[in-house]
Amino acid sequence: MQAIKDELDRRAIQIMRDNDRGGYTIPTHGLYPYQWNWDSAFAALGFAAFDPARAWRELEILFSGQWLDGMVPHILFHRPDPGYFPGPDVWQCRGPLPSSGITQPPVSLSFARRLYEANPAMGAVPVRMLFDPMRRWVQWFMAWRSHEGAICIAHPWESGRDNAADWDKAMAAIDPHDVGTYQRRDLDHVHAAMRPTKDDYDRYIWLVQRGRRMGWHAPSLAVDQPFFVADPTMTFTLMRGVRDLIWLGEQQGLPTASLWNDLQLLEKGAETLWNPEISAYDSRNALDGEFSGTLSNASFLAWYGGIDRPELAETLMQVLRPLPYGVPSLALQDERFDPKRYWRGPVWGVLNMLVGMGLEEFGYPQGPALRQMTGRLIASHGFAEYFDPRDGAPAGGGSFTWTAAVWLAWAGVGVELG
Ligand code: 2M8
Repeated sequence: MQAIKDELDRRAIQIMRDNDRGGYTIPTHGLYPYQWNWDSAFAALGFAAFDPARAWRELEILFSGQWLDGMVPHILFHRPDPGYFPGPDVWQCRGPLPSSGITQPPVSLSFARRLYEANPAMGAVPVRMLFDPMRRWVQWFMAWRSHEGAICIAHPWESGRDNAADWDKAMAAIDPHDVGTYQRRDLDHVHAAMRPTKDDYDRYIWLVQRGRRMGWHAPSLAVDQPFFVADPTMTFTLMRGVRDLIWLGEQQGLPTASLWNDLQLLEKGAETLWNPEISAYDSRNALDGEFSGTLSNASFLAWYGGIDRPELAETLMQVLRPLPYGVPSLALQDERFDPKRYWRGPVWGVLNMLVGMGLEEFGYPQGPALRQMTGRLIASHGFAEYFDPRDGAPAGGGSFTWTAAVWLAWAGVGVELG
């Protein structure tokens, strides 16, 4: 068994090294050739298992793309690559590096704490350097993405769960008739049945065009938002991030007062996302107050955010019962469930890890169980972008950084194979 585990560790490290572009890591060759925000945070955790200095470098480079207003972009386009659309020419942003104009879940705040805890002596300097940029990113979220304390997305790509059923109704309100023609590149790499539809893409690009017209100026973008949905992913990852940033600040004697206020507001906001009809946390359209009625893997991030809710554990058990490999991005019972199309059914190592970590911290047996399921999934089906939740069949891109990182940082630690 140990030999199998060693071989998987070796392969995971090799994937991380192959996707390393010198200080930052791409998610996978071909499909995603740039630095993505939350992918990089997971990459940092993966590197921490074998090269802690390189782990901090990943986060430093991520924050070198931070905008003056505090936002940390969801993609940094370090070097041009015609294989991805929409690239820097479409976004036309004016940050310190070519970038997209939207953000992604701030898991990097929490992963910085994990890096620090593993090696406080090495972490002191980077924490002192990153603390203020991280605090400014939190302030940006609270200023431009908060609705009654819950954190919203202004583009489906911000959530990281890009194509989730959660956004269907809110997206239907956008009329993209004037979007014009464009050439998608994702379909050169992955089968169309696994990717978003043209209807979705028209709206994604339409929202990018709106941002570009407004010069990505946050106050202008906030007026008459066409899409603004409160998201459990954003709300719980920021809540956890703020807690961990407070902890880091206290370790290093840095100012944390404003973060305590943010945390209080986020805790109130999270409760506005509890949907009694599905007995779980749900996304909610901030423009009309409607819940989306979607049981996704983000519905179970509350523990990761620091909130225990026993009824949620019952809902989780029902969702997990028919499935061998963890929390699907959409419950099997949902009529929109699609096992291969990304974020509409498949299982992701990264979401299993966040949900599992939270459950482990609160002492639920489902936490270690999720870790084992994820370990066995990766051991038997490889380091794919995501997996069919019914049989584990790999899907999307291959040799994926965050799946390798999840193995090294969590799923492969203590896994029982065989
Ligand atoms: C996917 O998103 C990108 C756009 O950001 C895409 O489909 O082109 C999502 O799974 C997202 O969460 C992830 O960060 C990104 C890179 O892995 O791919």
